[in-house]
Formats: sequence, C-alpha cells, structure tokens
Amino acid sequence: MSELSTRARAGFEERFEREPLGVWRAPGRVNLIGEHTDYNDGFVFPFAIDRSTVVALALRQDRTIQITTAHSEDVIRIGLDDVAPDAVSGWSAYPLGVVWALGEFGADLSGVAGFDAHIDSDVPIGAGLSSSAAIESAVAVALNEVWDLGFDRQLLARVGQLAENKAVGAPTGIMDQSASLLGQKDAAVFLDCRSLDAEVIPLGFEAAGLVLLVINTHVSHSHATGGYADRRESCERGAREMGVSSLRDLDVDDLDRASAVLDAETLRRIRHVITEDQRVLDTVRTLRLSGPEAIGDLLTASHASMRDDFEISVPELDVAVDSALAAGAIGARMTGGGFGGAAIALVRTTELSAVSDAVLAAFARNGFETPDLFTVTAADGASRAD
Ligand code: GAF
Repeated sequence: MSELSTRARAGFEERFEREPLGVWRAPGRVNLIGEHTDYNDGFVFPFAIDRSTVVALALRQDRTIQITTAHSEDVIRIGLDDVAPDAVSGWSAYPLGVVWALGEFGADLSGVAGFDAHIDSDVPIGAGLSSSAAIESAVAVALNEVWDLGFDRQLLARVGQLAENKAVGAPTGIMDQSASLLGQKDAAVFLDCRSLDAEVIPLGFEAAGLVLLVINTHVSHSHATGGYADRRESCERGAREMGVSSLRDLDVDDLDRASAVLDAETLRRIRHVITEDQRVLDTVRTLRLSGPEAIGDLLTASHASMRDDFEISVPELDVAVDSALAAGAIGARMTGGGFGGAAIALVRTTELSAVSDAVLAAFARNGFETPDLFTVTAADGASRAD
C-alpha cells in the first residue's frame, strides 16, 4: 500500500471513526502534446503520472453522503437525492458532480446506499496536472465498484467530464479523465477525441536515457473562469465560419481559405488547433519510427504555437521553456490548458541537474517565484489501491 493510501485510510478512520471498505486511486496527467484539440474533436497524447488522488470510502446504511478532504476541515453532508449541479460548490463539486453524472449516464441510483469518503492527493492543485480529473476519476472508479454499476473506463471518463462541465462549470474536453483512467505504465494514451478510440503507445524514455521534468510555475489558473472558455468559443466560431462541425474537419491545406474568411485573431486560434492536431500525429509516428529523442522539436513547436497563435502562455512558462532548451533539453512546452500551471521538458538524464539549475537561475533573474521542479514517470490509470 502506498504512503498516500495509508494516509487516506488513517484520515478516514480519524474523521468517521470506522474503517473504510477500500481505497481507490487515480493519477494526474501530463499532456505530452495535443493542447486544446480535445474539444475540437481532435487528437491528444497525454500520460498518467506517478502522482495521484486517493479516496477512502465506505458505504452507509442510509442515503446520506459525507465527504472530507485532507486539505480542509469541512465535512460536506448531503442526501443522495439532493445531489445536483446547482446544489454543489467548491471542492465538493468534483466528487458530488460525479455522483450526479453517473445518474445522468444511466446508473440507477434509486436503491444504492450513501457513503462516507475521505480524499487525499499528491497532485499539485492548479498546476495544470489535472488534479480535478484525478478526483473525479478516483471517485468514479470507487463508486463504479461499490455500487456495482459495470461502467467501462471510456464511460467513466465521460462521467468525469460531465461533472467538470456541469457541476464545476469548466467547459473542458475529455482528455484529462481519459488519461487518468486509460493510462498505462511507461506509455501514453493516443486518443482520437471524436471516436474516443484510444491506443496505448510505449514511451521508452528510460531506455533512451531520457527523463520528463515538470516545472510548476506556481502561476495558478482555473478553467471555470476566463480564458479557457474564450478560446473554446473562438474555435467554435472559426469552425462555424469555415462551414464545418468542428476544427477536426480542417487541415493545413484549409488555412489559405481560412485567411480569406476569418478575422486575424480567429485565424490564429484555429491555426494553432489545426497544426497541433498534425503535430500529435507526427509525434506518434516519430516516436514509433525513431524513438523519443526525435520528438523534441515537435514539443517545442507546440509551445511556440500556444504562445504566438493560441496566446495561452504566460512569461513564467516561456522562461521555463526557453531556459530548459538553452541548457540542453531536447524539447519543452507548457502543458495543460494554459494561463499558468506547468511546463514540461524532455531532458537527457545526464543533463537533468544542469537543466534544473538553469531554469531556477532564469526564474531568479526574472524575479519570478521559485518554481517546483520534479520528474514524473508514466503510470497506470485509476485502480483500487487497497
Ligand atoms: C484542460 C482541459 F481540462 C482539457 O480538456 C484540455 O482541453 C486541456 O486543458 C487543453 O488541452 O486540461
């Protein structure tokens, strides 16, 4: 049992004065490439990481739900029949949103028992590593098992996304929950967000002497407000004005026509999405043919596109990427929805300390808050932990 599971079990026992039935875990994710393509029906290539959210849970004799977390003193208490998007708020919108969304996807909750649950996590919050999808996926796999619902993992990912969209209020796509539920050790999930076909592709970082460094800038972001929804609207407008149902239906050959049809800003937004879809396909092909050392330039090109065309980077992310590259990283980019969060750098193991030192020095020189630097490995998706 991991240290985190042990801590969650102890936290449950302390708060509810009984033993949990079990502990379930779900990982955060790093997106290797394919940003803001998921809600455009495009391609993504994320992997589940070795940092997780865990939920210790036991059923009750009545239909009450009680939820606590290690990060607050609150005890959220609500009747199963009262759970609805407008009845939940704050952090409890994630687990309770999942309860509601299971019902929306056809689970018969009329006869199920309520539960007590305690949540703990080592996925940094607001860092762009999908702490929210990790909570949703951990709760989803736990309830799927204890309520014997028989949902498959693709459906559980859609449950988590619906919770995020309607209960949390963030208009996000399906990538994060898919990574958290479908991930496998040492591999990334190549997902077609239109068909939801997923293929697990070995990364081979360790064998190639590479390591993935995460640089958490501490610039906190939220997708329930502001820029994320704005970018999504631009993409939908661009697709509408180009006469297609989603940007997936366009490719780089359509950009000339787009420049005649769209305003300059919308053109930049859709150019990011169209070229990013192509970069995902190129990355998967390059990884298969030539190994992970060969994907660096695609990662770096993805960052430039997000910085210049989609305009979702911030100075801290640009400095993280530029300083890592200057110190020898073979590729680097911001990861996740943007406007803050983390950058990733693919680095030769032998150069990890030089790259880390260079990033820390560049942040200090720019007067930025000291970032958190840590490496991640690709881990298995959500499962019962204890
Ligand atoms: C966030 C969202 F949750 C994802 O669905 C995805 O759109 C990502 O931003 C950007 O690629 O993580």
